[in-house]
Amino acid sequence: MLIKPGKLLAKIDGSGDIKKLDQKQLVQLSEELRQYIIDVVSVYGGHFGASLGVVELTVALHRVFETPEDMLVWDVGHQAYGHKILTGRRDVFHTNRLYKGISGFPKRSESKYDTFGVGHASTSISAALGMAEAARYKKEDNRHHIAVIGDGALTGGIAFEAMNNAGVSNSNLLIILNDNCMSIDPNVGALRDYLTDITTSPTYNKLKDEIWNILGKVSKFGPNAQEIAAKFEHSVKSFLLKQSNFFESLNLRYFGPIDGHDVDHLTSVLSDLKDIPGPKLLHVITRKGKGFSEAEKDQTKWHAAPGKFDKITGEVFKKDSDTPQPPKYQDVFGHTLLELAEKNEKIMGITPAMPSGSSMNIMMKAMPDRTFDVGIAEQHAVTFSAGLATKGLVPFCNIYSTFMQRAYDQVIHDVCIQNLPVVFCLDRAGFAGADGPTHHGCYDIAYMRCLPNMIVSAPMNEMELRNLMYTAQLDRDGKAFTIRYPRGQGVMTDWRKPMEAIEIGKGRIINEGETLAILTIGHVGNYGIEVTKRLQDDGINPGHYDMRFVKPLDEDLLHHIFSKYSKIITVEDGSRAGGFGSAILEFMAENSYHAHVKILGIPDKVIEHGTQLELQKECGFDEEGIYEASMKMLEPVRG
Ligand SMILES: Cc1ncc(C[n+]2csc(CCOP(=O)(O)OP(=O)(O)O)c2C)c(N)n1
Repeated sequence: MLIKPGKLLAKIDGSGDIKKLDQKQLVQLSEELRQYIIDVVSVYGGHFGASLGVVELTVALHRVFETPEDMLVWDVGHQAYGHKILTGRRDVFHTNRLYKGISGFPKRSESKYDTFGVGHASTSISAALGMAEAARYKKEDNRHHIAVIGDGALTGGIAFEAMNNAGVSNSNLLIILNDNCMSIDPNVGALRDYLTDITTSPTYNKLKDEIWNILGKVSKFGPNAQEIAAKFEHSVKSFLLKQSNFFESLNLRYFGPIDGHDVDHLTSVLSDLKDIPGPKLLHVITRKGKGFSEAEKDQTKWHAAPGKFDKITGEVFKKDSDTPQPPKYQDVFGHTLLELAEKNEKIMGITPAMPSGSSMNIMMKAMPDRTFDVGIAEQHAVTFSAGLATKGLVPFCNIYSTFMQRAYDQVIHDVCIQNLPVVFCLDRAGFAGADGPTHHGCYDIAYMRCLPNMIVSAPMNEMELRNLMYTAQLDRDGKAFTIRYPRGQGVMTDWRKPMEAIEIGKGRIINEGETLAILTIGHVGNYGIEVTKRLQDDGINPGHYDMRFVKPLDEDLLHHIFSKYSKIITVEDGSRAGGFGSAILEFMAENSYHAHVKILGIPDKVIEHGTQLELQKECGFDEEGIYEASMKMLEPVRG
C-alpha cells in the first residue's frame, strides 16, 4: 500500500534539504512528518507515541546541525522514526521492523545518519561523549555531539555515569533531555519529582528566565559571543544555578526548560547553543503521542501501536477469531504472581520500568506496597532483590532476558555468590521478533547455566510456567531460580488450574520412542509435539522429552535417553554456543556415551528482526526445521 508523504516532506532526503526551506515552512514540515508517521504506523505497526513527541525537535536538530557530520545520538531509538524519514528512509519506511526491512531503531549499517546502534536505554550520553572525546583528540573542533535522552532513560545508571564523566570533560557535548514525564509507564523516582519541580517552580523559573533572556542574546553578540557567555556564566549563572540545579552541580551547563513543540523557538535556542562550548544540557518539555489524541490520552497503550488502527479515530482493528485464544505468557505470569502473593506474604514483585510489559502491574495494582518499579535500572533491580532476600522475603524479579544482560555482575556477585533465593523471571526469552537483535533474548541459557547456586528452567506451556513459579516460591535452601519464557501466546486455553510443585531438575517424557530422541527446552517443545506426529505418520516413532530444566539436568532421564538412542536432536530458542545443547554434550562426554547429537538453536551471528516464526525458520528450529533435521539424521549413512 503506497502512502504518500506531504509535498514538503516528499523533497527531504537529508539535513541539507531541510536547510533549504524557509524558516516559516518548518511548521508545515513538522505537520507533514507527524502525519506520515501516523499514516504508516496505523497500517504497518511499530512504536508510536515517542516519535510523535519529538517531531519538532527532530526537524529543528537536522535544521540547525550539520548532520551527519555533527553526531546525533538517539537514546533507546524508538523515537527516531522522524529522524529516519527525514534522512533518506522515507520511501522504505513502510518496511520498518518487517523481515528484511529497515530496523525499528537507529543502526549504523543502515545509514550514515545513524551514528550509534541503540535499543537498550541510557547509552546515548556515554556514546556521544566518546565521540566528542575522539573529535577533541583528532582536532575536529567544529564537530557537535548531541545526545537525545528521555526522562525515562535518564533513570538508568549508565546515564549518570556518563554525566559524571562529561562534567569534567571539555568536550563539545549537548545533552537534550526530552522530558515527557513518561517512560513506557509513568516515569518513577525522585528524579521525576525533581524535573517536575524545576519545570514548575515559579522562583526557579523567574531566575532561569532572566538568565536565559540574556543568554538568548548571546548569538547576537558576534565574534566575542563565547567569551561573553563564559564571563557571564561565571558571574551570575553558575553561581546561582549551582545552588539549585542538579545538572549544574555536575558541571553541565543547564538550559531550559523550553517548549519542545515550538519548532521556531527550538531552532533559535539550538543555534545559540552551538556557540556555547563544553558539556551542556537543554531541558525540552514534550508530550508523548503529540498530535494523535488517543495516544496523548493513553500514553502507555500507545507507546507502540496496539495493532492496526484507524488513523482518524484511533479505533484499533480487532483480529477476527472465533476460537478462544491462549493467553500470553506475560499475562499468565502477572495473574499467577498475584495468586501466589495472596497466599505467601513473603513474595515481593520487582520490575525495572516494565510493569505493563511484564504484567507485574496486576500485582502492583492489588499490592502497591509489595511491588516496586525501580526505573530503567536492571542492575539495581537485581541487587535490591538480593537485599530483600537477605531478610527472608521471596523476590520475584521480572526482567526481560535481553535487559538482564545489564545486570550480570549483580546476578553473580550479589545473588549467586551469596546463595540467595531470588526468583528471576526472564520475559521475552528467545526471539523478541520485530524489535530485532538488540532485544532478542538469545544468551540467557548460556549466561545463567554457568553460574553456581543457580537453577535454570523454561516452561513448555502456561501450566508449566505456573508450576515453576509455584515451585520457586516454596521454602528453598538458597539458590536463585531462573524461569525463562518467550514473548507472546502460550498454547493452553484452560490454564487456570491449581498449581503443583515440580521436583527441581526433573524433565517430562512427552513420547517414549525408538531410533531418534528429540530433547527440547521451553516453548519450542510444542514444535516437538507436531514433529513427533509427522514422523509417526511417516512410520517413525521418535522419543520426545521436555527437559524443563537446563540446570540441574535430569540426569536419570538423560542416562535413559543415552542408553536407548544413538541419534539425538536438541532444540532451544537460545544461542547454540554454551546453551542447552551444549549442556547435553557435556553430559554425554562426562558419562562416556557416544551418540550423534545435532544442536538446533540460534547460531553464532547477529540475527536481525522479523516475526519470531520467520527468525526461527531462518535458524532452522521451527517445526519444519526440526522435522527436516530429524529426517536427515535418520538417512542411512552412505558408504
Ligand atoms: C535497558 C532497557 N530497559 C528497558 C527498556 C524498555 N524501554 C524501552 S523505551 C522505555 C521508556 C523510555 O522512556 P523515555 O526515555 O522517557 O522515552 P519516551 O518513550 O518517554 O520518549 C523503556 C523502559 C529498554 N529499552 N532498555
